[in-house]
Amino acid sequence: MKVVDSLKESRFVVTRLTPSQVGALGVIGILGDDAELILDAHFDAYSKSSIQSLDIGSIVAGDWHHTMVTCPVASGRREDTARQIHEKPECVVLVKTGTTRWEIHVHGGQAVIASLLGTFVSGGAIEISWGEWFACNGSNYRSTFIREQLAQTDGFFVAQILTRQLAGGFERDIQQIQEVLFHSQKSLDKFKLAQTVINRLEYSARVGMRLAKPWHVILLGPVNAGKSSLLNALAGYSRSIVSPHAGTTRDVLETRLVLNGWAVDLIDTAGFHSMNDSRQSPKIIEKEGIERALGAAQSADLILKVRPINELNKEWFSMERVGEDYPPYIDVGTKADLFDSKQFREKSCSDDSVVTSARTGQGLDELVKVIIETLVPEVKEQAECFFGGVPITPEDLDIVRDLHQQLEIYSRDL
Ligand SMILES: Nc1nc2c(ncn2[C@@H]2O[C@H](COP(=O)(O)OP(=O)(O)OP(=O)(O)O)[C@@H](O)[C@H]2O)c(=O)[nH]1
Ligand SMILES: [Mg+2]
Repeated sequence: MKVVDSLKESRFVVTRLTPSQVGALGVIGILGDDAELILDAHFDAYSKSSIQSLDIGSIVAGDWHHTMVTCPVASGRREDTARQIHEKPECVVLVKTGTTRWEIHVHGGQAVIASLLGTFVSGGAIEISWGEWFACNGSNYRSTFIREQLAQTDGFFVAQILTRQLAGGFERDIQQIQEVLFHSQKSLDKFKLAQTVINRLEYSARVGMRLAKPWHVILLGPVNAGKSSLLNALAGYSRSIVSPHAGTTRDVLETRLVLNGWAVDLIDTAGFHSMNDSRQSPKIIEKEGIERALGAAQSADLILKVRPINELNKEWFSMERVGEDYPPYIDVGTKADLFDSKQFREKSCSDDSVVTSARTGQGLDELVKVIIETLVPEVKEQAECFFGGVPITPEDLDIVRDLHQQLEIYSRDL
């Protein structure tokens, strides 16, 4: 049933506004005329104020009296829950956010949130998703989309960009350009200002259009090069199996990391056997692993071409195997603790190679820096492009392109 229909029929809805995992805080939203009745029956304000006396914007702390509490069992389905009598009241904060709209803030335990939701549902409310909640509270598609993305994002850079969009950064930029375009008197200075804004919006769009998607960085290299060890060192825990046996990793293994504030999926792969070495020809299972590695590399944003530093010069693998249009790559030397890195670096094929040791941590910060600068050069070149509006949907980009065209027409008569 659509939200609007639910509202028409019951005039009473409830939702969980915080993620459905355990968190420090849980917030539920309630909308409807009947909310007051239930709040009256379960909530006692410490200030003794009655529910009816509260104005919009009031924030009151008090006790929430459960008549029952529901405890989710392993399956996580509310129907499968056991009921317990809960004697102790819960300390909650009640916020009146509209004439018939409320929020209850409580600690983030799952049982207490389930109990609160259950109380309202038993009182006739329909439980809806938080996306539906924002839609039925007059939030437009764009801000609902931003909130959805915010709930999913891992990196603080992306969270910062999205929060600025939620605060109207994009709309303000668009308005500024429109004011120039539709002002009766044309002005070169104003045109230049609008052009700066449109250039900034277009520049930030590449990153804005893929905010929700973490960057994919893949480790490719010969067997035993130290790919899995490098992944573990960057992740800070033992995610991938490491062993002295060549061919330990057989499959593609993805790990979500946050590197310098950006969400990155780092992908470990099966190692290649060196070219022209028939003694080392891979077994069928290893071949399959290598095919998977090449397949994953085609759609990656960045390849880390990993080799021990004493083999940086060795041509063990041609990038064309990934495809004609292969992604950018960084040469990464490993096991620097075993060799005289200076000597090998001088001989190395690329000045840009980053020398690392998973054992000592050498070069890891530098590697993270180079990875992020390659993935998001905008941050180094023009970080301020993310401080204001950023186009984050195809519709945003259409608006920006359209205004760009209009600005060009405007400039002809100047
Ligand atoms: N001294 C030293 N040894 C390392 C370093 N990195 C990896 N090794 C060792 O090199 C061997 C291979 O490491 P892995 O990380 O499993 O190498 P891999 O590239 O994932 O190997 P495959 O999965 O077989 O392709 C292991 O014995 C590691 O302990 C390093 O920085 N220093
Ligand atoms: Mg491995």
